[in-house]
Amino acid sequence: VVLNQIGYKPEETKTVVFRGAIEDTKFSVVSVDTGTTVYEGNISNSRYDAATQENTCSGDFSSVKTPGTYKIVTTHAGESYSFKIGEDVYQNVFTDAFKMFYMQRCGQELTSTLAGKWSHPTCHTTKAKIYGTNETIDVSGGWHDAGDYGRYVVATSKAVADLLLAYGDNKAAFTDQMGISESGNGVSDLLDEVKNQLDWMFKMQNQTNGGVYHKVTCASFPGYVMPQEETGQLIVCPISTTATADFAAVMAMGYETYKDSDLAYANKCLAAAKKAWSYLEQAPSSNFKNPSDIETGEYGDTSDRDERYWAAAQLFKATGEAKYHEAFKNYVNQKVEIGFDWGGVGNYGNTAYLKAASTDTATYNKVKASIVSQANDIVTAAKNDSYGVSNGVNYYWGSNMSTLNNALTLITAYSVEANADYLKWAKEHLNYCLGKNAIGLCYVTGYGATSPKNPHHRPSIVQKAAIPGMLVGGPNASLEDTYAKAYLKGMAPAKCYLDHIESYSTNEVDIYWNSPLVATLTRLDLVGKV
Ligand code: G3I
Ligand code: 9MR
Ligand code: ZN
Repeated sequence: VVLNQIGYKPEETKTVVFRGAIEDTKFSVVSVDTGTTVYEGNISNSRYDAATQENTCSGDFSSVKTPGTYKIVTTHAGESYSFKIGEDVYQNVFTDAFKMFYMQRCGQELTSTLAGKWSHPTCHTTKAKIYGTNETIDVSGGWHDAGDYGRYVVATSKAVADLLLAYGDNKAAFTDQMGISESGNGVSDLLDEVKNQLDWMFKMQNQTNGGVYHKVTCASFPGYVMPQEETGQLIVCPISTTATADFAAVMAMGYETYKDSDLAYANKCLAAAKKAWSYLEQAPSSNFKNPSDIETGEYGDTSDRDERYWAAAQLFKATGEAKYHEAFKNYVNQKVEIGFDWGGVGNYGNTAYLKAASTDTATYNKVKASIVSQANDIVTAAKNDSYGVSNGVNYYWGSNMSTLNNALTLITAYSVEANADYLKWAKEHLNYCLGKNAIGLCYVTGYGATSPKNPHHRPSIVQKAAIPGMLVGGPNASLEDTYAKAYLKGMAPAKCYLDHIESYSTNEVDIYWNSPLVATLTRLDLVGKV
């Protein structure tokens, strides 16, 4: 009996899924506080689900709105975990999901006051060697990507973009009291946290030509150690056009975000963005591949067209200049990869263009039509899925991100076409990540009745306790680590998940998996503005 384990706001749609064969035809909603049954509903909608290879039924209890703690009870099929109904049910998970970025900070001490048992001294501050040269540069700072301590421009860009779009839609959600080192300084903690990342990104730009280095890591992944114990030579990998274009896009967003509060900083962002664009104007595509002696995250790509598309859109939005508009329009007429993924970023470009001051209605309408048609496909897929998500049978590495990225597409579509279905199904995608799924797990550490205890996250492994508020990658049917191969063979796609520290292909955490979680919570107005 599965549902969103964290709970629901009073006015939301509330559905429960019953897995497997079921004799019951009715379910009850029981108040855990008083023991009384507050609602009885019908179990219906029997169906087979290819992603889970199970039969399911469902029930609706949206009419239960009184704040409190409840559980779903059946005569034969057992009962659900308890969950809450209330206005503030998402507040704590949101705060910790946001604080994850602070906990990933590199190059600075995390104090025990703020970081508890995961505190650590400064890490990764030695100068990094530029690959293939003897030159060393300072690239300290930024966020560790994931369960490893690499810092990757392409990966970071998705995370920053999600956070800035979230802030743009719902500033009130990000207070100055979210428990980071700048809290209480009179500035939104979101602006402080993202600035920390942009400051690192500046260092990744080659000051002579404007190109942006792809990543900085050691040659291979470390053992299970705290960050300050990874002391091998840091290596900066060569400039890539994907990193450079992502950088240009994100810096243009930075300009718009900071221009009201800190014009000097905003201008620095814009200058860096323009310089990166100048590099792109003369650089052929250089899709990054790991050199043979570097084993860390590759973040390669098959095309940089969507990254250039995004950069053009953001620079046009930030400046209104014709040259960026022309570049963007050129790409609109070609096939550009859609998505809010680290590798397929076209929808960030679409989002920017839809908000830009463009008088070119033909181009605007093309972009709008793309987003709306994607949203309609997502709704169709969600209606065909027992859990209301749109992955179909495709569960790849980081499937929880893909699920939430589709929620972001629906939210974006709603901003140009106010179809209430878009928001309703976006919320179901979030409900899935919070427990309404075939594993019966809330995929955010420390939240819900049952959640991952053993994420592939080095500080959590070393301290034998998972930092709360981290979204794990989730089911991955491609079985891409030894443990997944050993334990998940033959499993249904949506059930290829292991709560084991060694299962990095299903149970790692990542900044760009938490960022769509933060963005979905805020952009659906589940926290902050009410
Ligand atoms: O998109 C294809 C799909 O079309 C294909 O049919 C399917 C078949 O397996 O694969 C899909 O591609 C997958 C791709 O992610 C996109 O989802 C690949 O199998 C999969 O190997 C690839 O995984 C990436 C993984 O690194 C390995 O390269 C993840 O996206 C990416 O998030 C992950 O990133 C790592 C960094 O390298 C290191 N730091 C941690 C981070 C998170 O685990
Ligand atoms: O810890 C690494 C994780 O961050 C990566 O996502 C993953 C895939 O690139 O690799 C992990 O490192 C493993 C390595 O690839 C193989 N040996 C075991 C490592 C885990 O300790
Ligand atoms: Zn570090």
